[in-house]
Amino acid sequence: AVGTGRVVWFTGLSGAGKSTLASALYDELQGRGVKVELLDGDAVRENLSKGLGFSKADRDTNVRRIAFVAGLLAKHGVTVLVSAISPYAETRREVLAALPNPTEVFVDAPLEVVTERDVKGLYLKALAGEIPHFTGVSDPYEAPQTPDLHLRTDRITVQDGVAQLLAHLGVQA
Ligand code: GGZ
Repeated sequence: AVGTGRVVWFTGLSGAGKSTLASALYDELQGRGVKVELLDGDAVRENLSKGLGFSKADRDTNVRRIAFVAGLLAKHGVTVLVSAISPYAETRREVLAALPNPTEVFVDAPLEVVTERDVKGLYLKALAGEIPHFTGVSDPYEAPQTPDLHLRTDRITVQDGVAQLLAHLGVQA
């Protein structure tokens, strides 16, 4: 039978905190006995989407593959947490509309902030022109206009973000 599966889709710039929030939420849900799985863009690109690049076509393919797997898992009652830049609004809209109980979470930190953080040194390289098609620098990011949840990660802690997520999902904090 179709269970209580759902998909929580984290979108935002590289370094905005998508994976951090998704992974923290994963731990909280797992601790409550929720069947939960994490599909992280970074890991997906090493496996399911190995060989794909960062053109619009490749990003859309990546996002559609992730959504396909998320849908299979959700059908079996799993809460699926997706963390992927997923920069194109129309593609997000399309895949989310086909998923059960979708929640779009905009993980938002201004470009200045993620550039300053530059956890992996990618922005420095991108700004130097060493990474073509880098989201936010030399490639588009179409922010959600009406996300289900908007988390400004430069203003709240990871703990606050997770609390807001749990509240939004109707899970006891
Ligand atoms: C954006 C890039 C790029 C370019 C490599 N643009 O923060 P990260 O490092 O660990 O995660 C980013 C990841 C982006 O993969 P996604 O699957 O999330 O992207 S998409 O949804 O658009 O398909 C970043 C790294 O790969 N990375 N080159 N050019 N991010």
